[in-house]
Amino acid sequence: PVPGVDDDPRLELAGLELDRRDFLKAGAVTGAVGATAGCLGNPLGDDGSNSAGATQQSDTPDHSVPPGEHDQYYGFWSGGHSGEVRVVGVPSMRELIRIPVFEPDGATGFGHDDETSEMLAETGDVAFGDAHHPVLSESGGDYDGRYLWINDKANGRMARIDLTYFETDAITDIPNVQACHGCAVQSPDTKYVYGVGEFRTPVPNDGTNVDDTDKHWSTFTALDPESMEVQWQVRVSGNLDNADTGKSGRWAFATGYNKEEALDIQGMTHDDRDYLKAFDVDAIESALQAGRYEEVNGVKVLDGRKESSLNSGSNPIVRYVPVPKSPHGCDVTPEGQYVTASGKLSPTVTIVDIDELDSVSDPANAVVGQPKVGLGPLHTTWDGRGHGYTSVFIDSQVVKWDVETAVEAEKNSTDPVVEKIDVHYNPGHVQAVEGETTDPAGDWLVSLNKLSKDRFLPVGPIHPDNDQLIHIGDDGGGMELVMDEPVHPEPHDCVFVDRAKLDPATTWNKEDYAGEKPFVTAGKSGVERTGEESVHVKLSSKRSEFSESEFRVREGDEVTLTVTNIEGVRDIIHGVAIPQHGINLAIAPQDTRQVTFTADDPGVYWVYCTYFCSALHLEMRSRLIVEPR
Ligand code: CUK
Ligand code: CUA
Repeated sequence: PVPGVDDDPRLELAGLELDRRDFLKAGAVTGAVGATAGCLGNPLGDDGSNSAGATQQSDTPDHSVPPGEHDQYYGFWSGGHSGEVRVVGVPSMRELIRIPVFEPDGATGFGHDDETSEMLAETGDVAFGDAHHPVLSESGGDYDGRYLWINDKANGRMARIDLTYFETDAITDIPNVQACHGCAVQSPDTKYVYGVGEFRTPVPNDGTNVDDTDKHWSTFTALDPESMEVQWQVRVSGNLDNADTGKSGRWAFATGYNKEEALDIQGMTHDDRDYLKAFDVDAIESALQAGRYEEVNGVKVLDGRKESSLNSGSNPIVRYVPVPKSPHGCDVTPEGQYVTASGKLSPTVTIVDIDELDSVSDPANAVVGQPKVGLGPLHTTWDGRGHGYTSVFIDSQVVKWDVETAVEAEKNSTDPVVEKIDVHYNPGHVQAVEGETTDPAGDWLVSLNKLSKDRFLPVGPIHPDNDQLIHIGDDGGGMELVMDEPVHPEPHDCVFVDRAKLDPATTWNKEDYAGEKPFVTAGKSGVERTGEESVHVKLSSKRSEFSESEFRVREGDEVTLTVTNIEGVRDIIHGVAIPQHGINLAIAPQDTRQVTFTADDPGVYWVYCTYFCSALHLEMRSRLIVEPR
């Protein structure tokens, strides 16, 4: 048991020992729970009751999108330990496509051709990734539709998706970081992309200092958005968690837990405070220029604990703002005045006035509000009309509160909570449409619920998550739940962008090819022997044939196979599969893909197209003939 947590009678209120029905009755008194209510993140009872299910009203706002029409917004969902990003149309919630990022994917051929398989191999060669936080590139505080970045918590990586082609085009394996969790871009213009190193490890982690935990760090990393190279790192005490940035370009923020720097949960939850860390980018750049860094594994690492407000330096690079225990969500209000830390173990959201960080010597004075929202607050989003919406994990609610009232409440004790809506069940992130920009759209919100329990047909013991679409566009009418959407485990977060801000390609432009690849036309295809044991095979594809009906290689040859899809019209994709060789390419119109393999086994292998491209798709074939040596 965790002292002060597992033996806390208030745990019952947190639903850990009650079923949901009892818990809802108990919920009426949650307002009486003090600021240190114990509420570890365990699910509620499992009776599966939805007796409190929000009922849909008759004037439900229409979220349906008729056949043939388009959604207003693109939503980009992280796929958690599926290692991917999913693109969802909002408000219909139709899943449009999946973009593989950290794991190979048969459907798109990602991780099967030379470039993408090398990208995965060179950045860890691990079987999976854990993608939590998708963030979009910005210009002038608004989405510019160029890139999306996402973290890999499992392997300390950051990846970039090119939003012209909706494809992962870069992955960086971040030195000195084991678990890259939070992810943010420097607003208003994407000068840096931040990856937040969560786990504390020795730096470098090479077998030295395994027991000397004073030499373990968590590390905040800034990457260049274009080159994806690490620009600098700041190591700090405690564990880091989630991140967001201010709107003026100067500040980046990260919540942090385990100020105790303990190695187990008892120790990690011992004190009653943790820190929100405010990284002063201007001060960091000055410190770099002044040479106050150490180079570790090729990266300039600054000491954010030494140069922090804890040590009363005159120009600290990190301000440590004390907040209640184990804060999780870190969210900046649209106009950029406040940053909030949602307090997992406290029923409150802590509001920090960003301007006050500049003027105060004690960062604690920058705390200007602490609205009480319910048990287990995790993440907060914004509607652009002065409201925050916080997901409350234990209470299974999304709670709408008024930001200015919450700040005023410090003086006059008005309740800033406007409305609560039940969700099903146990929400992680909440996101309102364009809630991370300076100008949120304020019409829809999605609650990404971790548990679905009884909401769908039972499908065995691993349930889908449940994303719930909530209409928030009418402050008078209140929040309204309009649909449940089962989702494959496990999205954490999502981000929305109006469709007018993206301009995806319909065919490839060969100027944009990564690497050196020939554009193969029918007249230039064929087999070219490049060495005693190597050949280069070039093919082009169009409906419904490959340019060569067969290609011969010799046993043991290293075969480089280059295939161009010469179609000029959109949506005509051709695949290339070779049985018993693990070869699987998917080639969009005007694209070229290349794969290298060894032809070890003499024989005849039918090469076929995997995408159903025409009435004669089944006849679209070639033959790989491997002649014995
Ligand atoms: S974390 Cu998952 S629910 Cu990785 Cu943003 Cu809070
Ligand atoms: Cu080309 Cu099927």
